[in-house]
Amino acid sequence: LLGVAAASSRRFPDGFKFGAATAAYQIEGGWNASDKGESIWDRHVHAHPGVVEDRSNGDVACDSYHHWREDVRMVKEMGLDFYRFSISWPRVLPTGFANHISEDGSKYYSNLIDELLANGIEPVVTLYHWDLPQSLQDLGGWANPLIADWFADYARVIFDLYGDRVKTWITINEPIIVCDLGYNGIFAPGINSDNFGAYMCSRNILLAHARAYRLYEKEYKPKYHGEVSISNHIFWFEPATDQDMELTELSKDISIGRYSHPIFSAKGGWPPALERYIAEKSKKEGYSRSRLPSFTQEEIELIRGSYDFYGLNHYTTRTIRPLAAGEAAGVFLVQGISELGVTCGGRPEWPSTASEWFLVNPRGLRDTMLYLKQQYGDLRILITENGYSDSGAELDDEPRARYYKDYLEQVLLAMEEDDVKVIGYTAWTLMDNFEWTDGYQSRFGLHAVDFSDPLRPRTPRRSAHYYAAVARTHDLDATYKFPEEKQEL
Ligand code: PNW
Repeated sequence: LLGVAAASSRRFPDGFKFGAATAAYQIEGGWNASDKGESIWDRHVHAHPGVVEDRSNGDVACDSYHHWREDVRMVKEMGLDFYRFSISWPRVLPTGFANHISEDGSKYYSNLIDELLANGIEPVVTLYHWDLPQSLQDLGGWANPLIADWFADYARVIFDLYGDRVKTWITINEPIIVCDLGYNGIFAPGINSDNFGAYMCSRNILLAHARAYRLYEKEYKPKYHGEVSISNHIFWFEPATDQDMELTELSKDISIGRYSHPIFSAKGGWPPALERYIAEKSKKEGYSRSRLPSFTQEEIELIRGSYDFYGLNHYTTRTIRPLAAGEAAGVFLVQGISELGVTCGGRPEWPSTASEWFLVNPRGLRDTMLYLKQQYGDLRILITENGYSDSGAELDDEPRARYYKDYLEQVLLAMEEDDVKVIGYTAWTLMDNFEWTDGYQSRFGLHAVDFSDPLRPRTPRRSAHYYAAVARTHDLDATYKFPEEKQEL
């Protein structure tokens, strides 16, 4: 325990909520069921099977399109307070536009929500977890400023359908991954535009988020009293050496601040240092204007304050150092920072996982939340994702259970020592699923899924038993049974 602080109280307060998360494309399957429209992930994996490591796709995945009752049962059996899932935009709106609402698509989510509520589980619903209608991509997708209108229209349909029953909404999951991986060639739509498209996307996606937020605030909040925010993915960054402090701060501006400062800061707009940096760099590159498009004052005001809490997805910490001559920044690690001529490393004491980008450093979660508090004030934080990847071979996944315990301890420390207001915690993920370009090679599930069986049976791992015990007792040191003997972590 050298140098590692232990939380003095090992209990989460009474009102603290525990949940688990999934996303539509990663679990549902039913990619062309009924009148569902094609999404950019359907197109990406069908047209370019080689982008996925094991050449798999989400056509069937966990087949939650048929097995959603089992999903609810798993959440119930763990005793969780909420289930975070996402809605597939093209399943509800097959044309992408709000001119036609799919009856089967809208019924699917209505049934799921009803089943959750009947079991005393709160639905936490993400509007967009990366499966844009292909029809809208054909018109430019997130690079087209009109997407803010299309997203607001979609949000209205969803708020009308489910607003009476859903009280917590996430507009966009991880805009940095949507824009920076989507527009640098890796994730759908697989467009490589050298830090040009990514910034058009950044701007438009922030406006889309804000439009949905304002719509809810004005027309739905008065009657439904729900809350709305966005989930940001945060890599925590540390300087590799003392010489790398300045680059590390700029790296935080480009990867954290770009999607947080416009919404959560008192001033709004892009982080000033970032705006200056990209404007100067664009000029040197011969562009007549900054590649990072500016906001009007009116847009700054629309976006500023468009939140009811901070939605935080966090997994890992990386070190920042300058690129060596001729070295390329690892593409999964870019998170916008390739622009700065830097790349990510790690430290020997941070264990690796099954995901290339992911090293384990529990303390990073506490540091991240303290940083958010220092930058943006005393926000209420809902941790909307945190979890661990392995090869999936073991039901006795001790390292995953350990990961949850160590990261949850840092949540307690943040609350007790730094007085950070954390309102809840979400495990990623309820069950093994389609892990994007890793396919089924890396697994994050509390439950194992047998993808060779057409019924896709789900089995709890040790980590599920541990997490369920914590959720039930609010005690970090909760004991639990696995598989039939009493064990302690
Ligand atoms: C998040 N990276 O994705 C997503 O919200 C989930 O859909 C996903 O399954 C989970 O984290 C685990 O990966 C990420 O390359 C995808 O840095 C890629 C990266 C980070 C997060």
